[in-house]
Amino acid sequence: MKKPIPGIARYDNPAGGWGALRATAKAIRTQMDASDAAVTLLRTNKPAGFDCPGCAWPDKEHTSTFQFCENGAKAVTWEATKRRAPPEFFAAHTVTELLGWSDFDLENQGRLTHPMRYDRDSDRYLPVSWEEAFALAGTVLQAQPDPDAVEFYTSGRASNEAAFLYQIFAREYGTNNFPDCSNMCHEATSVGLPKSIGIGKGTVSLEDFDHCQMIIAMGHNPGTNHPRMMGTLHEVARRGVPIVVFNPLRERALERFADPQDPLEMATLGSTDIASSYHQVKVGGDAAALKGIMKAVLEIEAAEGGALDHAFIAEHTNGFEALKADLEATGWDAIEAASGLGVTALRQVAAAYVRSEATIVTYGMGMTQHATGTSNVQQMANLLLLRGNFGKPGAGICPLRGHSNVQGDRTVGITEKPGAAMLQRIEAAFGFAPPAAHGHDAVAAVKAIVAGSARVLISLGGNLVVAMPDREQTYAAMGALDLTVSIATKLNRSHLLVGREALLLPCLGRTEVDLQGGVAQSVTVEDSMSMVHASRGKLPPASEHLRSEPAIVAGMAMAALPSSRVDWAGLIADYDRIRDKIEAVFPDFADFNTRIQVPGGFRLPLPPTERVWNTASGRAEFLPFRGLEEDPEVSGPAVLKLTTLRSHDQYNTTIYGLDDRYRGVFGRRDVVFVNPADLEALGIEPGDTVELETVFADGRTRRLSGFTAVDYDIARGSVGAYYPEANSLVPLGFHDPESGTPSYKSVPVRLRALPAG
Ligand SMILES: Nc1nc2c(c(=O)[nH]1)N[C@H]1C(S)=C(S)[C@@H](COP(=O)(O)OP(=O)(O)OC[C@H]3O[C@@H](n4cnc5c(=O)[nH]c(N)nc54)[C@H](O)[C@@H]3O)O[C@H]1N2
Ligand SMILES: Nc1nc2c(c(=O)[nH]1)N[C@H]1C(S)=C(S)[C@@H](COP(=O)(O)OP(=O)(O)OC[C@H]3O[C@@H](n4cnc5c(=O)[nH]c(N)nc54)[C@H](O)[C@@H]3O)O[C@H]1N2
Ligand SMILES: [Mo]
Repeated sequence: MKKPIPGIARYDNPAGGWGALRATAKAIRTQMDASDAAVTLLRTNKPAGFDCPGCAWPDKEHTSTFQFCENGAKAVTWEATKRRAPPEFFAAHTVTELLGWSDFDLENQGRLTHPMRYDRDSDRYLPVSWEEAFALAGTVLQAQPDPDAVEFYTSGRASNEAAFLYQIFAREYGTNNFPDCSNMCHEATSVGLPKSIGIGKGTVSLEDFDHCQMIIAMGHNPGTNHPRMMGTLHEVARRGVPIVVFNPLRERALERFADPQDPLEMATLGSTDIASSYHQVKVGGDAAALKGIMKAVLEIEAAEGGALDHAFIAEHTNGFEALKADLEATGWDAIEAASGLGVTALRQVAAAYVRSEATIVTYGMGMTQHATGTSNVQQMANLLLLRGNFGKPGAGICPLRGHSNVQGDRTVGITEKPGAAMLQRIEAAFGFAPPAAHGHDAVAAVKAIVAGSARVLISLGGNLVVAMPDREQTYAAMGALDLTVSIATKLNRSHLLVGREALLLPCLGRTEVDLQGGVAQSVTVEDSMSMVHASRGKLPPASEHLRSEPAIVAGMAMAALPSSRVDWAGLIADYDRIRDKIEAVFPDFADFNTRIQVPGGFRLPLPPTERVWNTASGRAEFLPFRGLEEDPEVSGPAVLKLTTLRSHDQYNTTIYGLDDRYRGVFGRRDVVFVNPADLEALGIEPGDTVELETVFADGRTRRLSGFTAVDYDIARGSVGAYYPEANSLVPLGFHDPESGTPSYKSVPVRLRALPAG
């Protein structure tokens, strides 16, 4: 008999169901210590008014779905907790002491209540007035000889209004340094899709899911990360539509799901099978799998015809012959070896694909966070183009965005590579000439911090240093900065990595009433399907000292830019004025203030849905896969590919709790998931204490010790561990060369048993 491993137990139920309702109730009452107002709000199933900070999946009816969405409820109650981290908390603990706390304990102190300034003598954060805080930021920023020594980081929870003002501030200050969470997330989409189809966004709407005849779901875990998508997948599966899943791990929600909104399933303890077939592709093997499917589509075309949409290919695309030649030159042996999947299975997927007249490909971080991320994304577009799956109902590409407004932040100008048209319109709208030279993305910003050339880091939300690769190296470099400014709701490790001066500025969250001059303001966000809608907080602010993100950005800008051409005070007095400026800079927002009055908002234009291609050639492009030159040492038999994952109880670097229910992990996160055959080959027993070491030739040793090996249903040659704990194994220099996306999901590692201790 197998020896039991502490905290590891099989989870045999479907995802969702009563388990999800119980977990929701527990999260609201105990885990998050939610305020009474938040509980009342979650119980009313009325239009909630504010956009759920949980994920970027759109709402079908614009009513609150929190009651039934476990992780949406956690995201709301995390913000609407009763817990507080007031000045007394900071007086009781030095920054050095807090650095020794876990990420979980830091955020678990609750909401920040006062603006704070770091005091080096006492090694503590002390309260400061907003005016003094802005004056300090202004003085340090004005003293910088080079604006490009300042990094303006954005995390994707910021509203369109906050992000727009932030980029105007940075550009008037003189830099395009915009490291952004999307650089770690869907940058491969933002860079890859414009070259394929002319826009870096998804092309489907929620309605397309009512008409699709097939879904291919690659590298995403919706039961945890996009829970509202489960309702959609559940409906589609019940229509009998094939849902073909590619994922190295068996994720329970993609296998079986009981919809808490389905009274019959709840009453009978029934569930619905989600995946019609489940392909446990090797970590990093998806492009090979896609090439195999496309190769098999061409085989069907040669044998019986009808597999390709010839008219579409002729009228709308370029590069078909080159793609075909590349697929013919790639042998099945190579495809099987790289994907870990058999030719028969891939041919079956191709056969189903050619039967479908409307296919959607959905995907997440399992596709983008690789050194080949951009090219991976383009292979999904290639597959869709072969059968004209753009610009018709029920078809298209569907990247699952991360943060609830990460897509919107990019739309309103958070980009380190600004286009000429946007710069001209900024100049026309505001009367200053913004810089054109390209700035830093997240990898470049962290490299500049490590090299000492960056002098100031301003963060509009997020936890940059913890979220990025090679974090220990950055931890050490942060202290040399002249200033760190963190605009945040809760305390995290990045705030404790203080520069010579440090400010911690507490802001209102999405759920809270934002009053300016006594008038409640609304902000806007853009979801994964390019729908822009208003969001208005309902709850009283966590502290009377909080300011809104737009107000904090404006406060800093006024202090740093005494002769600014921007009417900062006027803009934040009425957010309609910010939206008028957004419209002036981005014509797609025409009639912005009128159109957000409509419940549900409006959709930004998506030319591929009209079969219009804004590429250089004016056509959609087939782009053959660009593989990596693999170092033979890295592909050797003892080297495994590590993928880093989110548990069911976390939001990125925010750890809500230590369980990962659907994967059968309870009360711990220090585990590595390994295929039983790989464990046997390495002479490791399930439950053994192990060490992971990265195989990467840059002279640095990266090791993580004391983890427990868990035998798991994961593809052979692939191992999994939790993010952010495993980030010390990811090399900063190991990223997609085209998009800069770190290769968080294919790190070559060696695994060895440590003596039990
Ligand atoms: N509750 C909750 N919601 C969230 C978040 C959260 O942390 N918690 N984060 C938000 C953010 S910012 C983002 S970006 C999204 C992330 O949402 P996801 O993209 O779902 O996030 P990950 O947990 O990183 O997992 C990706 C999935 O890819 C699989 N995978 C790993 N490697 C590979 C591979 O090589 N190939 C394939 N085909 N699959 C692979 C993993 O097994 C896992 O099922 O969710 C957003 N929503
Ligand atoms: N190994 C590995 N690393 C990864 C990933 C991975 O899959 N594997 N995923 C990557 C991805 S997809 C992403 S998006 C990044 C995430 O990187 P970030 O976006 O930088 O990180 P978060 O953990 O989402 O940020 C959490 C913090 O945001 C602040 N916050 C929360 N709400 C608000 C708000 O309303 N306003 C403000 N101002 N602050 C707020 C709180 O202080 C909280 O501590 O991590 C990346 N890192
Ligand atoms: Mo993300």
